[in-house]
Amino acid sequence: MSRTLITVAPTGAEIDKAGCPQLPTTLDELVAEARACEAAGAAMIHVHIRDEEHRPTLDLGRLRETVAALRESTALIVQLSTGGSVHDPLDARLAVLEAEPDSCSLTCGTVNFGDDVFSNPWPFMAELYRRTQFAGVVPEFELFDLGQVTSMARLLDEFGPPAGGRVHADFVLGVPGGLPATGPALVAGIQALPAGVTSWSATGIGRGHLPVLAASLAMGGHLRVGMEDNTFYAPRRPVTGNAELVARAAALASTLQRPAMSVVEARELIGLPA
Ligand code: KMH
Ligand code: ZN
Repeated sequence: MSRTLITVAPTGAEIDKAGCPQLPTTLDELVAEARACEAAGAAMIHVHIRDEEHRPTLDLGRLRETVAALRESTALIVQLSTGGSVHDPLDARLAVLEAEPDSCSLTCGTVNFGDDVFSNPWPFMAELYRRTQFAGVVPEFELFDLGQVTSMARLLDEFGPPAGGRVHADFVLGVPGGLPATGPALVAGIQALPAGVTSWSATGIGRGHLPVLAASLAMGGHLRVGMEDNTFYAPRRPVTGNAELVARAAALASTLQRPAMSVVEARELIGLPA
């Protein structure tokens, strides 16, 4: 029976704490949420942090403190976002690796992001990828659009395999400007993946959350859930927190006979040492 990696993305950079008080933005909230999500079936956490005013930040001291706190309180694989917010400079995004996470996100190209642009020019991607190889950080290739699959393949072709030797990609579907959060879009993405990919997950933004989750499970993929991507449990019913999204994903995965994998299994899946 092939098991399912569940990654939780609890915070993100886009949701406003004022409009969503249950969003975990302080370190204490993040750690409590991480523990609850681990108990509910998550094996990896995709982390964005906030400052004292709940605004997105890439402050290195805070990132280091966050990595240490998550490692102390959970066994979760700690993946730091190198995407940050659309306003973060590229050098600050590269510096995220200095916080020594297990894994980091690596978005494979520039994409319109609503009214903004999420900038990921080739030289930046290449430099970030080289740094992950040098630092032994396992990248998760984030794919918002089909052309990004091509750029991911180019990274692998030009620079060789990632740290750990496995290749894990994650489709983020439903950002206005990227692929829509639908089953057919996910199929198109999977069909475009280069041969070296060893695992992939998917997440759907907003109302695309459940369709993408179901499509991914049905096609042998893994899952990302969390308030970075979706703050509603059902129409007009906001989530109470991230753990209920993880719990529902774990229950659906079990129903489809693809139960949530342990952290030990997840580490092996993405190429981290035991
Ligand atoms: N916040 C988005 C602009 C990532 O974490 O690597 C980028 C993002 C992707 O969330
Ligand atoms: Zn993110």
